[in-house]
Amino acid sequence: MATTSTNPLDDPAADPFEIARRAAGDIARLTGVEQHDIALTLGSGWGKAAELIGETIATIPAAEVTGFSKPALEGHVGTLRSVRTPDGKNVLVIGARTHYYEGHGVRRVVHSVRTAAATGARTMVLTNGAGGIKAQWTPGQPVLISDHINLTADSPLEGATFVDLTDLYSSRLRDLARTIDPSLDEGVYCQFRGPHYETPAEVQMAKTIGGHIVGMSTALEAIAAREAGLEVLGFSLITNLAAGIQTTPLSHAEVIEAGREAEPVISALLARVIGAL
Ligand code: 8IG
Repeated sequence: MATTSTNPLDDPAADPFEIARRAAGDIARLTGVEQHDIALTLGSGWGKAAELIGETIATIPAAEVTGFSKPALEGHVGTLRSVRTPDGKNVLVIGARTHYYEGHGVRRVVHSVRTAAATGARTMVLTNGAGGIKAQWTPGQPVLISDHINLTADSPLEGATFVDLTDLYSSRLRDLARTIDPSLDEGVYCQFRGPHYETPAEVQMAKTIGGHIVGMSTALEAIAAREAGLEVLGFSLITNLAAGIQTTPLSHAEVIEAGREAEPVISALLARVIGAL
């Protein structure tokens, strides 16, 4: 089995955009699909959506694509899929998120997003499982991401690359999602480094500074997506109320279970939204 040291992104002298172009070439060759229109990253609980979006043209192990790493966790599927919607759009379904807490650096975290852009995608749909701060939310509920607070103290941008993040989570695409499900609430996503969950005090801090959702992904990916010119739509599945909001301890098993139960409903929602993009 290849070790992590064989990943070309780990060479500081390498150009991550060049590696993303190579990855896009691998995807075109392995799927037979020259170009993709939409990319979709599936987080915890969202895994079943791919089947409902359309016809799967090809499924490939992410490990066969330049720069991708093997999944670190149960519930994170290490495959890339090319799915064709009924109206003929090609969707690159990314089931292989690299998390910041894996410690391989931010280039690896955002490689799938840069690769999506290199395949021709113009829209990036980012999904995750996360903790909810709004007390009226219930586990299993999907919400739109309206904005984020990046608490990783890191950025995918290198050098003096100044990228505007106004309307990062496209209000146009959020409006479109609400035409499919008018009951969708939205909130500000706080990306913590993890992998520990927050303390109740940290959740109170997140609430005080304007956060509604706590998680360990998505914000860094969204920044890279904007840099690459992609329009971003973000969904969180609230799998648990954040620490201290919910009074019982948080467990990964609980997160997986909430995701499993919500999966059919949120997958159908996501498929309808993708169909409308
Ligand atoms: I699923 O409560 C899931 N992911 N940081 N906090 C953070 N990440 C999460 C949580 C949570 N639930």
